[in-house]
Amino acid sequence: MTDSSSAPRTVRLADYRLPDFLIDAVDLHFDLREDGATVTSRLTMRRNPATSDPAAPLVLDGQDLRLTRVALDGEALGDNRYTVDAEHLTLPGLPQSFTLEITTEIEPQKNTSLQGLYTSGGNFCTQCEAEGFRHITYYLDRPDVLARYTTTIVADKAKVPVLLSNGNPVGAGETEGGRHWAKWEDPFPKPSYLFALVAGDLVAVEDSFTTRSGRPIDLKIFTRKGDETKVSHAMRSLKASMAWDEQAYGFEYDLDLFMIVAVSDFNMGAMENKGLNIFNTALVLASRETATDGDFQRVESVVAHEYFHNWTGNRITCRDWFQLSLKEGLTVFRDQEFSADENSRPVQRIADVRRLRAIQFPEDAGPIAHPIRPESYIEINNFYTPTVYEKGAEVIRMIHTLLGAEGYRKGIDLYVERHDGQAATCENFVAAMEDASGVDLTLFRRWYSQAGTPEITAEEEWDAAAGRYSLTLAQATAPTPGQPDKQPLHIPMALGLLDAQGRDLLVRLAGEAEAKPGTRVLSLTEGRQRFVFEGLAGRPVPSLFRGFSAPIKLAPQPRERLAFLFAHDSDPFNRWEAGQQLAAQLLLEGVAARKAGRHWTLDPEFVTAVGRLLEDKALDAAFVAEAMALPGESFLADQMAVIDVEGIHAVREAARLAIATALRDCLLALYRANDDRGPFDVSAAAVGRRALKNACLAALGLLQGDAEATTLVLDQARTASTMTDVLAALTVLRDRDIPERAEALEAFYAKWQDEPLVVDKWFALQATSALPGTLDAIKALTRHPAFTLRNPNRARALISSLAMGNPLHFHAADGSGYAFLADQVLALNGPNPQLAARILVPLGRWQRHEPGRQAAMKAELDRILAAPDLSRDVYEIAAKSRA
Ligand code: B3K
Ligand code: ZN
Repeated sequence: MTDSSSAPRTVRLADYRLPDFLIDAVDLHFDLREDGATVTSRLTMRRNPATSDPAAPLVLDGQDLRLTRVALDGEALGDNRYTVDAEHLTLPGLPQSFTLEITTEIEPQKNTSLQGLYTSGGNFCTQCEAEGFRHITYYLDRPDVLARYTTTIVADKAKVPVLLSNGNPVGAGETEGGRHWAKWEDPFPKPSYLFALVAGDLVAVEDSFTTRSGRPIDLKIFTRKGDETKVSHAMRSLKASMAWDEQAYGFEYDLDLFMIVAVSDFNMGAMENKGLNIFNTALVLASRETATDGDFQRVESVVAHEYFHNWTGNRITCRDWFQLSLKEGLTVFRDQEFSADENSRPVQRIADVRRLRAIQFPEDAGPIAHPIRPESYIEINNFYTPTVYEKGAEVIRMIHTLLGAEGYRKGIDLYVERHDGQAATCENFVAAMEDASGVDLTLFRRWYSQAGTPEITAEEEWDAAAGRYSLTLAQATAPTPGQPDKQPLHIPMALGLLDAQGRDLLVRLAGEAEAKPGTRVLSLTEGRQRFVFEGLAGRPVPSLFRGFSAPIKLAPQPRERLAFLFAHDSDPFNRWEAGQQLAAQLLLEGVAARKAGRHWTLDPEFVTAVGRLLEDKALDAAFVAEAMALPGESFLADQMAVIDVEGIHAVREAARLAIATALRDCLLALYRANDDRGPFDVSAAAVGRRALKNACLAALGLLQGDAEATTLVLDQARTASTMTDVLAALTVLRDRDIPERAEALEAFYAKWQDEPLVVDKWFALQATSALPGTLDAIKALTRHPAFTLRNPNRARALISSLAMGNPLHFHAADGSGYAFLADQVLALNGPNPQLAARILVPLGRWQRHEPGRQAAMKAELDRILAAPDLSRDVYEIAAKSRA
């Protein structure tokens, strides 16, 4: 540990206390130089009338700062008037209200942690969420202290021509020595985590948006010179987000200027600083040649997400960091709905659920499982998790389902009416939803405090004589760390009943006067609960949890039923889901057979069903691409008591090959029918056709002896005009041991070596290969001149692509993948603890591996824990993972 004398402190929700002091205004002055920066802050403060301790000392947060001056009401204080330790500046005996001036020296150029003020490619930028502001100056660095900010930035005019901060520009000028300054004022009180400063040599692309009340807003996207040609999609997405938020939520933008800055060294995706969003370049820049359709969609959703935070996060912020899901779960739900409206709703839902299952379900089943509102943490940066974000969004979606669109919107309006301008809690949100709609959410609140994924079983009874069908649902959640006993949750279950021809039946619950058409939402609130339906002419086929109406795992259903739903369900999500569940059952059977040394082949009826899907002209291309894809290796692993790494890979590949072999001609025809040669566009329809074409290519590419198929792949790799198509072809070649593989990879690098985001793809591609020798290739790539651990995108492209995207090689039986990951974690621990902790997570998922792998994973966790100077971030993940 950095502080080796004591164990790291655990912060608990139960210990929340109101701040003893409030800050009404902050006047910041930054003097930026090539060798460092001087930060002067003038705080207008007063004692908090609501606090319990009227004589409390002022304890400001601050880390890695060199304090040079403290003045109270204009008078410099001697060092007997305050104390400084590694994390605080403490001033006793202060009056009721006062101004405090603090000057600190910092070194942004040496800041490799990418939190606080740092430089990226010579430009200054900040990242203050969660607790970065304390690396800039001493402050009450907590989200419930809201202040008005004024920021003046001074720097060299030639080298640092652009000076930006939150709010509106209110002054600028030149000073001696070729320096200049700019002053910014943000009229909206905000917590320190939303502060931002950017200063550097940047160019802007400008546009504007007129709000529904007629106010013109200037929009600016800043990039490094040369990248300004790649922001049109981000700008279009921003304008679409602004319009959608007015229409769907009644939220209008509140400043006259909205800015986005693209930065290449960034620990996460983007940051919603008030009026000055800072983005990872990967989530702003997109052109047909350099970005895939997936990248375009991510740019759209993250631009929307950060913009949406202006209301859900900035105007109404979080009281403390345990409430993080208040803004993150809600904002993810909002961006998912925006994307669903902009693209294909069913395909968006499928993608969101795939993601939830791939990253959140394993977290909920692993050592750092926590509720969406955690109760304790050591390092808050470790809690920006799939649970807080993705499961948090599912919780909001369930509220939406239970209240209906109208009730939900009334709830949002009441939430804003009550809490605009405040730091609120999850409880405030739920109470507003409840009060506005009249729907009782007492039991529902358990979703906020209980971790783990509920497992649901369904039993049926059919009484033909009475025309009565009963469904008994039972729920159970396995224990998670610190929560041995689980309680029943309030689970919305969207249900459809189908007749033998696959048509939706009218549904009448026992006791209801009238049958209602379509999908019904039932509330499962008990451990075991029976629902009875009457007035049925024949035995219905149930379609359960339509649209994935709750983040649960449903017990395996009979195969004939899944096949029927795969062919007929009117709910597109459940149609896809039935295919996935059916495939999973078949593949897991194959894994078991292989293990027992028995021969296994993929059920030909399944292949026929996939063939029918491919020929169904009524279906959307994007949907077909999703539905023909077999469940991923990690999804399959998630269903096994003891994971068979090689078995899953071998059987899944065998099944893919069987489908490709049987449907070869159909795949080829579909490939050609969807091979658009017209002008490029990223409409849902065009993206869907490319997805289907490339799904066909991926299958055809498995037919090694098929000259026509191989030529198709090689031609696409050489001549395609979009990154989507080039990468699809290279992904096929990645797993084929032929001379053209190396040639194609070399040509790709030669062409794109000056485009960092494309070079990231080149690293990631090689890190996800299934070919033997992949780990050695990855190790060699760590010595490639373009590789650096210091750039998070580059580090993730190689390391996390292995640990999260290549189970076969990460989980190599000899433990080499684990040792490699641990080496990288230790190398990053000092320079960038946040990133180190993030890439470490997969090493903690040892619970369901066989004993040999378990031992190897634990040994690497032990090696990490034994290392000197472990950061809090890495310590917390390693220690909890080892327990
Ligand atoms: N709020 C930021 C995430 C900050 C992460 C700090 N470790 C981005 C977002 O969720 O929009
Ligand atoms: Zn967010």
